[in-house]
Amino acid sequence: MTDTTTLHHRICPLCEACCGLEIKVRNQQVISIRGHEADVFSAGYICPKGVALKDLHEDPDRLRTPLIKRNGQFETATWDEAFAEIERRLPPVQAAHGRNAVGLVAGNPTAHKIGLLLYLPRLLKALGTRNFFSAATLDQIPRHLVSGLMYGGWMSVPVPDIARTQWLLVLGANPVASNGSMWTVPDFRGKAKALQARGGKLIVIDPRRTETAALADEHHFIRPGADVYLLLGMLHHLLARGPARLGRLEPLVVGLEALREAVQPYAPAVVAPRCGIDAVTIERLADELATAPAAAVYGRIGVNTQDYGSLCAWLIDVLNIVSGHFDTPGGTLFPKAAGFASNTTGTPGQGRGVTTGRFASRVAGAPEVMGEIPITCLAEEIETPGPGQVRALITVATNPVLSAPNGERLSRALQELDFMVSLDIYLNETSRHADVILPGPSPLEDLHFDVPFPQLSWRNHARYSAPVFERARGQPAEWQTLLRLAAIAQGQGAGVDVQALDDALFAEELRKLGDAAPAIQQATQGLSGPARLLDMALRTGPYAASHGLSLARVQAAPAGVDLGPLQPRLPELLRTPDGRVHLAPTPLLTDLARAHAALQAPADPLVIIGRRDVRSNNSWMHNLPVLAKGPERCTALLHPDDAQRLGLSNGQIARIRHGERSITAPVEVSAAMMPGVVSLPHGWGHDLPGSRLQVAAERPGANLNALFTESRRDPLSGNAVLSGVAVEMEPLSL
Ligand SMILES: Nc1nc2c(c(=O)[nH]1)N[C@H]1C(S)=C(S)[C@@H](COP(=O)(O)OP(=O)(O)OC[C@H]3O[C@@H](n4cnc5c(=O)[nH]c(N)nc54)[C@H](O)[C@@H]3O)O[C@H]1N2
Ligand SMILES: Nc1nc2c(c(=O)[nH]1)N[C@H]1C(S)=C(S)[C@@H](COP(=O)(O)OP(=O)(O)OC[C@H]3O[C@@H](n4cnc5c(=O)[nH]c(N)nc54)[C@H](O)[C@@H]3O)O[C@H]1N2
Ligand code: SF4
Ligand SMILES: [Mo]
Repeated sequence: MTDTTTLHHRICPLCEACCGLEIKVRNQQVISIRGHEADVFSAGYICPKGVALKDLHEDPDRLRTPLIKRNGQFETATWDEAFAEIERRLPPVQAAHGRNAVGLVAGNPTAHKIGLLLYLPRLLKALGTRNFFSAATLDQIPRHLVSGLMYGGWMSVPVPDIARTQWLLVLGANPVASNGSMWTVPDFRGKAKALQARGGKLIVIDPRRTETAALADEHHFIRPGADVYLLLGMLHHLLARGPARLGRLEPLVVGLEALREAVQPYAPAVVAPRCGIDAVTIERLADELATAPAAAVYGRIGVNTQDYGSLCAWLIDVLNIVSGHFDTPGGTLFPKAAGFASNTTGTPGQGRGVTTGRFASRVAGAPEVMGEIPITCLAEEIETPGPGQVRALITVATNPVLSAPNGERLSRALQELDFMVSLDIYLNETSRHADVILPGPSPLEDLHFDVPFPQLSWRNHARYSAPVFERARGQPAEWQTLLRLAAIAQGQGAGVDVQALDDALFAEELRKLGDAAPAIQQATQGLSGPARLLDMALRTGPYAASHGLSLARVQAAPAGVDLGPLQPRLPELLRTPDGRVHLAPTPLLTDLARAHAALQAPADPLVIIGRRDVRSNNSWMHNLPVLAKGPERCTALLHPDDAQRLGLSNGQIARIRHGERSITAPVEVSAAMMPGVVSLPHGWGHDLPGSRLQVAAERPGANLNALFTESRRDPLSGNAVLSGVAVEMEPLSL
């Protein structure tokens, strides 16, 4: 190593695995990125996207200055010019049309940036709008809803104790490619192999034989959208074979009788044809779950983004509970994060629970969940005149033109806005509609501490990364940008003293601490922004006393602080008003009627599902050369029998149609597909005019979401249905 080479430790902000990386820098250049072997949590694991952080940092298309659109053309602007333009145009919309006239949309990277995550609520509050939308309603909101209804906290999410389990059932997730979701589990493959090596078993339920299924001891195809019936069938069998094994949880659980009654119609033999899995297998899976010494059921995107997203999330937890593996080592456990977790604050064991539907979306009447309106309502809220119509929009790290159903309509709607601001690092399919784009710094110029993911992690830990590079001159941190926007929205003007504003907000937080406030105020002197909030969170968090956690303590541990294996947390974690686990919440019981009505529904000849590739990340990493190279990734996987029936062959371009709308994609004939199911990844379609994504535009791919209909949602959670939609396919030449 030469004198000028420096070594940096940085948590990867790109996906939920949160890998610790080791980054070598020479002369202000990244010369290598590897997994950090000593990292207490990820132990050296890395995927190709982690390596691509170099390409992201260096990408010439990544925006380094604000852009202002003048006469339809984007022009480079200074930060002061950009904020002045926002101050000129945003407040008049609020003044003329009211607070709900400004909408706010947040996307996936918001969850990976402490500055965005902690300061977005401040912007939302300053705007005072009900029109808040996020990628959660394309993703995991059913999971939050179920956690809220059952345990009283949106973020109280049980995860498999993979280090100790002996039997793991995975539905609708492919962690070998996605690296895990609502479950932070770097190196899933290594952990699954260790499970198998100790005599355990991995079972995958997926309409595609995925990379995870290939690793599994057992894989079963399932008809897309039929998981609810499989789970009901397993539950029926479990409850029929003997009393529920609640063990220590017995006095904590309510609703068992209602549940028993609700599952009556779903004997394995009844649900089997709908699932495409025979009754003997359904019964065996339930028996194995009940008799395994330690077992866990886990489901993700494939079971959340379908017609019965909330029912699936619920039934998965119910299976874990009644089989006796819940909140026990080797089963599913609730992580305990070092800071920011609402299930570690307030009164242990009791709380206010959650409420939904406090208001509804104006046009469709979709109920608010977690303060959010379904993002699939955004276009109609912009298009439909009347009081509360969205006339101006702020987007934060989101690309709904590609990531949400029917982006073509959304694009048209965005074009109609009076004013739009995008906080984004690219001029892409969504931000091209903005009047002002405000870029964030490169991830390597930002400090990092994961806020949500330690609440979802396979092991408790606290890790912090300092910025690798200083921010470029004049480039604000994203929390500062959000505060300036908040100031504009509140009428304080763009010239506001951001530091004074942050101090005032911090003083508000301190007041909530009561007697502890003076000590925290003293300890956090000299800090500001997210670092100060983080220090406060760690110093008042559940490991403050036991581990002496503070920002300084975590900073002093470049490999992170290990906080031990997951532990049972019931009843302490509960925040329901009665301090109980609710096995059969009324909204879910009621929604069963919808599933029941479709129990006999015949199979569509062909339905489409999504997929993820390890070298891609939703819609926004296709511009990085190291990931973009190699074989075409946006292909339509189709079973050989379907290919033959439809006159399609390998490599041929097919038209895929749903109703009036269609896309074209090359066919990849694959026996890994369930017959009657076609698989296409999402996040592609980079051929729209006005974007600045040179590499991505070379191989734009097809936009899966162009096929989907906004109004098809899980009615309870508002989540979009992105799987199991009927399509037709034909050779393009026809
Ligand atoms: N059909 C189908 N559709 C899906 C899914 C699916 O499985 N199938 N998955 C859904 C899921 S799970 C999700 S999470 C959503 C994601 O939906 P979105 O969040 O809307 O989309 P992303 O593709 O993640 O886009 C992230 C945006 O953030 C920008 N960005 C990246 N880093 C930063 C940063 O540091 N700061 C700022 N300000 N901006 C940044 C990128 O340029 C991009 O515009 O997509 C959903 N859409
Ligand atoms: N490489 C990479 N990693 C990512 C992302 C990415 O885009 N690329 N995105 C990140 C994000 S935002 C998220 S939310 C996570 C998601 O993480 P995962 O949930 O693991 O996502 P997928 O890999 O899409 O796996 C979903 C699986 O569900 C299956 N499936 C589809 N329909 C059904 C169904 O009806 N029933 C069942 N049982 N299975 C079904 C699909 O075939 C697919 O294998 O990944 C994150 N990590
Ligand atoms: S799996 Fe890859 S993208 Fe995800 S955190 Fe790790 S290195 Fe980053
Ligand atoms: Mo996601």
